[in-house]
Amino acid sequence: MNSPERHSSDLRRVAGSTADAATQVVRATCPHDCPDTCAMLVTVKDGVAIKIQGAADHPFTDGSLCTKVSYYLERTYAPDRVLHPMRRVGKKGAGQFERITWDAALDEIAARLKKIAAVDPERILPLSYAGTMGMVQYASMDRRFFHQLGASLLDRTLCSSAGKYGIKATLGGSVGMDPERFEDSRLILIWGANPIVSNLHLWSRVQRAMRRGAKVIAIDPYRSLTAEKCTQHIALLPGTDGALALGMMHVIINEQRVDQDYVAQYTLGYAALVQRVADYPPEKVAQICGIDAQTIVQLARDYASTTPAAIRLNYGMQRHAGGGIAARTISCLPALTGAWRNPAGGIVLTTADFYSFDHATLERPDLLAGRTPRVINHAALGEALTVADPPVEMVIVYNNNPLAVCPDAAQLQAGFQREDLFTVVMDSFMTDTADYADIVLPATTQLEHFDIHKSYGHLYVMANNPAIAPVGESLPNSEVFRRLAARMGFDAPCFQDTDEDICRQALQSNRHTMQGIDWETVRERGWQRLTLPQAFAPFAQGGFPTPSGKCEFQSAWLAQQGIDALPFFNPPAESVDSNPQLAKKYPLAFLSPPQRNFLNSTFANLPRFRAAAEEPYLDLHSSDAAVRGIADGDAVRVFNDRGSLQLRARVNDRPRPGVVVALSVWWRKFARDGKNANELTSQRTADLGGAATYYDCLVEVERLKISPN
Ligand SMILES: Nc1nc2c(c(=O)[nH]1)N[C@H]1C(S)=C(S)[C@@H](COP(=O)(O)OP(=O)(O)OC[C@H]3O[C@@H](n4cnc5c(=O)[nH]c(N)nc54)[C@H](O)[C@@H]3O)O[C@H]1N2
Ligand SMILES: Nc1nc2c(c(=O)[nH]1)N[C@H]1C(S)=C(S)[C@@H](COP(=O)(O)OP(=O)(O)OC[C@H]3O[C@@H](n4cnc5c(=O)[nH]c(N)nc54)[C@H](O)[C@@H]3O)O[C@H]1N2
Ligand SMILES: [Mo]
Repeated sequence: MNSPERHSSDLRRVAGSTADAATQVVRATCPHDCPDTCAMLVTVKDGVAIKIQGAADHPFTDGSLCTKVSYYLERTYAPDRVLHPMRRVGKKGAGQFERITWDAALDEIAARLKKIAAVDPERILPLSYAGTMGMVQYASMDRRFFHQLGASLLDRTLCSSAGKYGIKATLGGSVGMDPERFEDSRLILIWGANPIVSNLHLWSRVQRAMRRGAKVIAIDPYRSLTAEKCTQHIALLPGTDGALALGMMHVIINEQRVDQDYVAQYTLGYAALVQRVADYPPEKVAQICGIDAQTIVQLARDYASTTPAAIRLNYGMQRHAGGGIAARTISCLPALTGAWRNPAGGIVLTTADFYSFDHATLERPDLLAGRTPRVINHAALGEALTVADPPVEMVIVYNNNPLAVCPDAAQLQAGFQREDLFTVVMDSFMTDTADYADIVLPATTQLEHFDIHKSYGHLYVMANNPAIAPVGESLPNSEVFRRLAARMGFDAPCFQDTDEDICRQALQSNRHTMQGIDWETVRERGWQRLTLPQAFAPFAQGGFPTPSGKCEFQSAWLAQQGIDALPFFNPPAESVDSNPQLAKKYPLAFLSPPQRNFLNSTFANLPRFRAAAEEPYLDLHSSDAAVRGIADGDAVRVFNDRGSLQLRARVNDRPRPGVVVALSVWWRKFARDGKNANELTSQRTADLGGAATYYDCLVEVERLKISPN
């Protein structure tokens, strides 16, 4: 199927599709923050993109795109795109702007930067996240610029850092089974993941496995679109996954279902683990997780007795105070049972560390030249913008919509409202954040610039060729920072690199997985697989990238950080069990995971997707609705000490009792009360990686007496 010969002849056909001289098919890559990182074909006629489709020759994309990206042309050609630079003329937040030239905009920005940097460059803060994940537009020229400047460093913790460091403690890095192999698994645990919404191309593999008789079990407090399609759904209490894994290990060890040979050869700390899990018998774990002891016993037996057994761990389960240790604990399971022996067994959270891009050359941290600027945590941005000392006086926002996506909106808004904060926003749309900008700069979309991507959900290097000229006066992020560098007098040669130079630099690597991959080839073909076998079991013979080379049940790295070296249950910060005082006022756990029509807050302004999403809802269990006198369709107020927002109730028993769910991330300005879920979420960070804890959040809900419409 995927032999190199078949591959290249296919591509020649695509590249040579010149039946109509004015029509061209361009190889592109979906830029979004999603594990699938799809290969796309963009058809261009007379300089206009007229069609977009998934590349049929890419093994993971397999010819299909998700609903959102199938309509990416509507995003690129949206009538409300920002087409030229603008300066604010109204009050912050009012969204009133006047058109200015690029020169005027960049001169003003450079003058501000120079003035602030002369006092203290740490008063300047880059604010970027993962609006695009390509190296050129996400993490290269921009990072060089801020390193040279000596600006505050941003710790990008909104999404994945708890799980990333949890997995690192046990497995040694962001590695795991090849997601393509899920189709051969016999038992699949979909753990804190919702692939039908957030990882569609993995779901097609899971479906193939199911058709061949595999059992698929969702572990999720919410009956998501995925959970309802699984063979079994275990609806545990939020933030209790670590306890569930400890209970499973207790059963596996007690019932002698351990792969003793694998454990002896390829793991560290088994004897200590045996002692530890003795503290977590199924009855106790059942209490913690709010499920039956028998469910835990059966899950452990199914897991240990089915080969191959795969775990799709994903980010939903780690957005909690104990999320890092929970991910670490769960990732002990496949070594205990020897599931790693099979290519279709093991666990995967992210595949990012199979790649080896040259980030030092891309980002040039050496330009700091010995300076050690303060680090600001993205998950506590509200605090940074209001109480940091010295104050943040200027932010440059790109690939990020912080006012919609960062936690604790009230404090964020207070920060962005400060008259003494100068805010630059680079985006293609007037987001909630752009409304607070002093200067807005128009950004290209993926059809308008070069890029090179890795994926965190497959094993291919991906190229993005520009399909069309920039729309309006928009510019790629890389070009904006290049022009700003020139104005600032930054004369290091790296500020002259072209976008394609950056793509080439990304691939400079001696690591075996990167052998034979070069920009010219990947640009032409659209993608190249990392140099790894088609069906491989990465840890069948150990070889974990941990300090010991083994799967570390016991982690000296955690101990050095003052954290228990063994797996343990680290409870949520806000739950009925862990904080009964708070739960008296706010008894319901509030989850705000992504919905299928939006990509975080991207696409949430486009009419097609807003219509599909209808309006911001709160899903409730009928028992929680009944005691509050709430009926399906009622307007409700959801609140805690941090804030409140209005939503439309859907009484549908999708959440387990005690849990309410508001699918997200809506733009505030399109909501009836100008608010979204992050009105309620906290800036508290998780046990590892300084990560945001969006789903660790207690609230109360009441029926709104006067229906707002
Ligand atoms: N359509 C769409 N796709 C997306 C995105 C999007 O916004 N829209 N976002 C992208 C991004 S940036 C990311 S990080 C991923 C996110 O996608 P996933 O990694 O799948 O994570 P979430 O959707 O946040 O949560 C997945 C499930 O975890 C459940 N969950 C919440 N708390 C817990 C818990 O304590 N334990 C367990 N077991 N489950 C819990 C939620 O109810 C949810 O159904 O998706 C990517 N793909
Ligand atoms: N309540 C709640 N909040 C959440 C989450 C949740 O589940 N619930 N999920 C969290 C997660 S997992 C994540 S990853 C974050 C995501 O947070 P963000 O990374 O901020 O994601 P988006 O909201 O999609 O905003 C990205 C912005 O980048 C812009 N953009 C895209 N490409 C480019 C480009 O090339 N140049 C420039 N200049 N701009 C570009 C888009 O137009 C968009 O406005 O949100 C987090 N926030
Ligand atoms: Mo994310």
